[in-house]
Amino acid sequence: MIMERTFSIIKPDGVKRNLIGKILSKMESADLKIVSTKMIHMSRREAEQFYSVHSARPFFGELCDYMTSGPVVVSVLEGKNAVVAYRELMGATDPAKAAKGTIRAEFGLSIGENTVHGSDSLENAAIEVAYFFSGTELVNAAK
Ligand code: DAT
Ligand code: MG
Repeated sequence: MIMERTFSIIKPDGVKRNLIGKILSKMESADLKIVSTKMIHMSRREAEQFYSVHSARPFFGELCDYMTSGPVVVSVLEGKNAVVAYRELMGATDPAKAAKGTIRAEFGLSIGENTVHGSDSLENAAIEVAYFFSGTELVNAAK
């Protein structure tokens, strides 16, 4: 069994609409352990750096405005094939195209306000976890 860690954000639209509990519950129901979680309000600089891979895209400014528009809940999830498992639970980027039962199909408002972020690879998961969490904030969920 390949145990992995991935990184999640409940975006401002999810926090504003009181969906934190429902979304964390879906993660747990999908056998993902919440290794750490906290609420933060990203600075513009943090959002720009976090999404720097998209800096040349036309929606970059809008994306950073949105991600800094209110608090978000960042979490580290651990489980079997956690990166892919959480991407599957989230659904496609555009909620209109997301499979039934996924978080984005159920809660997403638009391609921009799509309620959750999840790492797209194990390598990026490690970078994203380290960006928002210190080692002492991460317990060993397997124990
Ligand atoms: P994902 O979040 O599914 O990994 P992504 O990495 O391609 O998707 O894009 C990051 C975020 O940028 C996405 O969650 C919402 C926003 N975004 C992507 N494509 C967009 C578009 N065409 N218009 C507006 N926002 C977009
Ligand atoms: Mg992405």
